[in-house]
Amino acid sequence: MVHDELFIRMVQAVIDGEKERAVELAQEALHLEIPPLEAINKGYIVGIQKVGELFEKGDFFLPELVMGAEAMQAALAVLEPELKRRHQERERLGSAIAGTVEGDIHEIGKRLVCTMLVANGFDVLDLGPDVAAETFIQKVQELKPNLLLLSALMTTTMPEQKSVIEALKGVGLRDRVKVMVGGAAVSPSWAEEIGADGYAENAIEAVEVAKGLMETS
Ligand code: B12
Repeated sequence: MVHDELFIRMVQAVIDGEKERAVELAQEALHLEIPPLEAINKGYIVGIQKVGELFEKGDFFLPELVMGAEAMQAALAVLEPELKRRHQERERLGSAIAGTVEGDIHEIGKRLVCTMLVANGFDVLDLGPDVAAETFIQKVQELKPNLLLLSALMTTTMPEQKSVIEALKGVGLRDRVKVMVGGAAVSPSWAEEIGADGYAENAIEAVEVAKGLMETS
């Protein structure tokens, strides 16, 4: 009950774009020993989704979107170390390179996926947002990871996921790495259409899919 009230305040802090309040609430959650993933899922993600809806309806403009995202990122920065600590498994499961595709600067969800993979035993290199296909190719060539994770949040940038897969084929690397795709607009049918090896709707599922792909590689 007390926790529910805290989650509601987290949602509101993101909607209001109140960075400091979002951070304080994250600290309070840790103090109350609320699992960090529960705080993220029931509080901050609900908040940022509401911000997205308000933006779509035209009730919020870009500054409010940015402030909401900043509040969320600040809270995640508080929760991520504890998230990693709690889930830490000793066994090393594999390696991954991740990034948001070119032209797309959304990175909150991708970061969360990376954090959960690291927490579950993967070595992850996060190339950040707005990553060109050539950069992905170069890093795959150089580091030979087991997995390549491509995030895209916009319908306009989803085709870039396909471009990266095509570029991998072009340089003969497609069979050397398993490609996972995700992001709010991405669907299992899109993943299949572009020839990705895996899709996940959220960070928890991403870990399961990644583990499954390691078994088949
Ligand atoms: C926060 C946000 C921003 C922030 C991003 C800050 C940052 N550093 O990331 C800022 C303010 C910068 C921003 C900018 C813009 N945004 Co914006 N943004 C959002 C918002 C509200 C939330 C995204 C988010 O962080 N969600 C929370 C995370 C946890 O969820 P997630 O990203 O979906 O990730 C989860 C899953 O998808 C999955 N996942 C994600 N990636 C991957 C990858 C793999 C491999 C796997 C397996 C899984 C996976 O796991 C994650 C964790 O559970 C969305 C609305 C929405 N509901 O998605 C709009 C939204 C994505 N934005 C939108 C738009 C239009 C823009 C702008 C063009 C606005 C503008 N006019 O300038 C710019 C884009 C500029 C650019 N070139 O990229 C639209 C896109 C519309 C479309 N369908 O194409 C949306 C949908 C809003 C809307 N409803 O209109 N945005």
